[in-house]
Formats: sequence, C-alpha cells, structure tokens
Amino acid sequence: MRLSRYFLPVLKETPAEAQIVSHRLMLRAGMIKQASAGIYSWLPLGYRVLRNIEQIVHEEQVRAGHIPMLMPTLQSADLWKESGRYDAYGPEMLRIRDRQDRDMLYGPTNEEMITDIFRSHVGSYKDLPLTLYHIQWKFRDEIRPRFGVMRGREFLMKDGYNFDLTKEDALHAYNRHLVSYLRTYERMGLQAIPMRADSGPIGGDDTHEFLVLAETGESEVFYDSEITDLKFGDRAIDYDDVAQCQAVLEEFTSRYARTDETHDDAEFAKVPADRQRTARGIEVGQIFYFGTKYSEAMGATVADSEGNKVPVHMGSHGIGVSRLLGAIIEASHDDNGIIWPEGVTPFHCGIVNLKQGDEEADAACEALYNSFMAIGLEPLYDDRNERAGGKFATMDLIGLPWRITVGPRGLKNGVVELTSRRTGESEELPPEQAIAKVAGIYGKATT
Ligand code: P5A
Repeated sequence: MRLSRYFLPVLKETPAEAQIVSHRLMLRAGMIKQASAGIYSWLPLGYRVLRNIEQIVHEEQVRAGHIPMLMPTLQSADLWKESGRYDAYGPEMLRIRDRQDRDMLYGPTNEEMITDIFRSHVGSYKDLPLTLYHIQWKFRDEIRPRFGVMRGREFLMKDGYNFDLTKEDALHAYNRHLVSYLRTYERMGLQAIPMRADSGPIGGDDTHEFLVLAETGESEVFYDSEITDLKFGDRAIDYDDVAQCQAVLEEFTSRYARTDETHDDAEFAKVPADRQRTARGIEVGQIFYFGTKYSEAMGATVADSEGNKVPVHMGSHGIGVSRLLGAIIEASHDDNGIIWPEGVTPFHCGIVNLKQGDEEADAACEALYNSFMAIGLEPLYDDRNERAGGKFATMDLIGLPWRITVGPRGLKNGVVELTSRRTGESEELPPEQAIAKVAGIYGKATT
C-alpha cells in the first residue's frame, strides 16, 4: 500500500476522552472512530489488524478440529424464554421489537441459538463429538462502556460450543480449548494466563478466564509468579489425544492463579511468599463447561448406544477478538506509539523515502516495494512529499515492526537502513539483504 493513496487519519493531538494508552493510540493512529458510546467504526488500519487476529483465531480453531459457521446477530426472544435467560440476563441485553411486534434481541452470546440448531439436526451419539464456532458481533449494553474497544457495547467475539455424549468427553473438549487458546494468544505475541474464575450468567462450575497482565486491566488477579515462566512454544499437539491435552492443562493450571471472584486467601498463603503476586489483568477469553444446563432446558438430546435419549453435555468458549487489539497494544507500546508483534501487524514493514522526487530514491523504493509484494509481504510505503521527521513519527505511531529507510546518501554506498521498531536498532544493508532479512522474519523465502 502506498501511503499517499491510503486512508490513515492520524491525529496530532491526544484525544481527551481516552483514559488508557491503547485507546489513545488506536485513536491517534487512525484505527477506530467512535460511532456512539461503546460502538466503533473500524478504519482501514484497525480493520487490517482485526482481520489478522480473526485469521489466527480461525486457524487455531480449525487446527483443534472445530468447525466454523456463522449465526446472525439478531435473535428471536423465544429461544431465550425457553432457556430462562430472557428475564435473567437483565438490562445488558438489547431488546428490540420488529414490525410484527415480535420480541427480538441483539445477541450477547449464542448458547440458545446453537442448542436450537443442534436439536434440529443431531439425534445420535454417533454424530458426536461436535464443536461449532463462529466469529460474530455481539452486543452487551454495558453500564460503563470504556477504554475504547476494551469494553465496548458492540464487540467481536469468537464463540464456540461443544456437544458431547458424556461429561468426560465434554471435559476433553474443555481441555482442548484451553490448549488451543494458549497457542492462539502466543501467536499474537501475548502471554495470557488461564485463571480460575466465576461463570456469571453463562453458568456451570468449571471455568477459566485468560488474562493478559496489564496495569490498566479491569480485573484484579492473584498468582504464583512461576506461571509467567511457562511458554507453550511450538510444541506439537494431537488435539484428539485426551492424555496430552490433560497434561498441558495441568501444567498451565496447577499453580495458583485466580481472579478476585474466586480468590482464596488461605490457598494463596500456601504459595511461597516470594512468589505471591497481585496484579491487574485484561480478560481476553473464557471457557466454560456447564453440562446439561441448556440441553435439558431446550430438549437437546441424542440417542446413546442403547437407544436411550440423553441430554448432551456442553460447554462454550469465547475469545474477545476486538478487545485483543487493546490488550496487545497495552502489552506492546512505548512513548512513540504502538509496537505490533509480527503475528498481527497491519503491514509487514514500512518503507520511508527520505527524498521523494529524487529519481534514484524513488526507483529504489519502488523496487523494494515490488520485491516484497512478489514474495507475499505487504509493505506500507510512505511516498508522501513530507519531511523525514514527520514520516518517522507516523511509522513509530502506527507501530510496524520493521522500517526500511531509503535516501540518496545511503544509495550512493549501495545501502538502505533497516530499523527494528521494538529495539530501535538500525543496520545498513544492501537492499536485497534487507529484503532477505525481513522475509526470513516472516518465514518467507526469497529466490
Ligand atoms: C463463551 C462464548 C461468553 O459469552 N458464551 C459464548 C461465553 N463468555 S464471556 O466471557 O462473557 O465473553 C467472552 C469474551 O468476550 C470478551 N468480551 C468483551 N469484549 C469487549 N467488550 C465487551 N463488553 C466484552 N464482554 C466480553 C472478553 O474477552 C470475554 O472473555
């Protein structure tokens, strides 16, 4: 993308309404614009990151054997009356009446709708196990929407639902989700710690929240510091392997880690004093096992091997896709702006032309641009007729992890400058070596 033709409405001033750094930076970098309280338009740069995050979530869900689909945002109240949650959900639910006077709602979650789909089409234990998911907008009329996309009213969630014959099978689904979430967050450059939590309006006793530690987090958390040494890494996982998934779950959940909802002073006191930590965290996901709560209420049964009709065991699992943008920025920024992890960056690198209009500099930038595009990497080329300082400030603000600076002086010596946004370190390299280095970082081959 050439910046002269892009839509990147960066703000010079710090917006007064934004209380936390991620919100400020998303506004300043021209990623989002508030439409009304807790509801945002995703401007092109923000939209690219949102799509990248979604893509990682999809890939890791499919890897775990889960099946993508799409349900609507608007739901009929009838299903919610069946489960009993129409009244129980309270004022957070946005209720709508259509022209036929039918009660509708903008879905805050989809347990009822998926259970209805299941009961309409599945009748035998032979069709199990089954996990379906979608990535869809939700609406919760939060009392205090704040911090930008972090606590929105309209927000994007990946929500998945498992259907199993037995509690044991459903607990494997729970473990499988926990493992796949660890991988998902790590690919976004985040450490998200599974913590014992409270199930709230979703229900059930087994639940973990995934928290990214950050001073601006809304949850107070208590944990054993050993937990932050754990890395999932690139270990090979067979998601059908019950014992392997169980072992990973135990590895990541055996140490003390709880949100304030489930915190227990006596248990916490058993953690060696030098390892006790109290901090704040951003909840980027939550997984639940709630057994037959919805299947019993809504008659979602299957015939077991003896022909008896039994309610299915279920759980649901959510990732806050739009909230993740805020969480990643909270975890990765400096005074000059955002620092995107390579896994989610909106453009793979930036190209800054120090002297637009200089024949050689222009040609070198074009050549770099085309070489990157040819190997499947997309740079953002700042081809505007602006001062170098302004170009650097924009690049730093929008946080592309790598920047290539091209100017007549370097070109005389056959080099360009490659700069890491994270470390600020620069090196001078011939253009083809700079391309090869960036390509290598993204796992692309140059031929
Ligand atoms: C699990 C999937 C559920 O709704 N039903 C379907 C279950 N869980 S949850 O914990 O309530 O939400 C899942 C994740 O969505 C994000 N989230 C939000 N993001 C932005 N703004 C909000 N107002 C908001 N509310 C929830 C969180 O990341 C949460 O973990």
